[in-house]
Amino acid sequence: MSVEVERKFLCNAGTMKTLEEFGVCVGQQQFRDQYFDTEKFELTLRDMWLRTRKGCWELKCPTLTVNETEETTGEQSRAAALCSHYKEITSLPEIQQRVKEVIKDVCVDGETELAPSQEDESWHSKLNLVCFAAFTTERRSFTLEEEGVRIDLDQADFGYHVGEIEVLIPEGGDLQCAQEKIRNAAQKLGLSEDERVEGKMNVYLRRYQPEHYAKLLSKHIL
Ligand code: V4E
Repeated sequence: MSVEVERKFLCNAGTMKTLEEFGVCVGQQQFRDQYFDTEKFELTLRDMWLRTRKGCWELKCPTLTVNETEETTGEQSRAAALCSHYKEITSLPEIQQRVKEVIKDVCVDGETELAPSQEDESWHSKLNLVCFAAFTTERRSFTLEEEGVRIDLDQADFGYHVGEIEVLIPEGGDLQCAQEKIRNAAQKLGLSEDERVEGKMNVYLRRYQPEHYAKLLSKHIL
């Protein structure tokens, strides 16, 4: 299981020029994401993001990493504040187990039997999970080899463009080192030190699901 450490940014002509000069383009793809939650938003209110992408289930959830309590300089903590980090789970049995743990109360006697087969497409309906967001993304990906980061430039079909600098680390891996790599890459791209940029989901929910958005905002999830 890996942890994705990332910083979002807005890409302008200057950033693009630097990326074309120093980055290596590693591919281009299109995918459709569908995000699921209960009617009461029991997953997202815990900052858990369940989706299907290219026919596979994925769950992003918060993680505590070992060096979060380590001493940091002001500069390091400012850079860290611009980054987020989430555990990425792609094993369907594990996703089902975690989701069931959260929404036990909607299951009969605390137990809803799910078929062990990964082909059981109806498992999410049995847990009363419904799709609350769906959008298609065109993505171009680059690497900055010297900094050891990957950069994705996303264009969502609802008209929002956003970039992300990301580093994958193993669970319990060196978060500070990943944040440092992201900070170096951000400097190379000429990004401002104090700009926290919205992800696709923020913009999508604010536009199309304002009640859900307001709830997440009030609980400081977004
Ligand atoms: C974790 C999360 C959400 C799930 C989608 O995560 P995101 O990184 O935005 O997905 P995507 O498609 O851009 O990248 P990929 O998964 O392919 O690497 S939706 C909201 N969150 C929480 C969150 C947050 N609190 N702050 C920021 C800046 N981003 C996401």
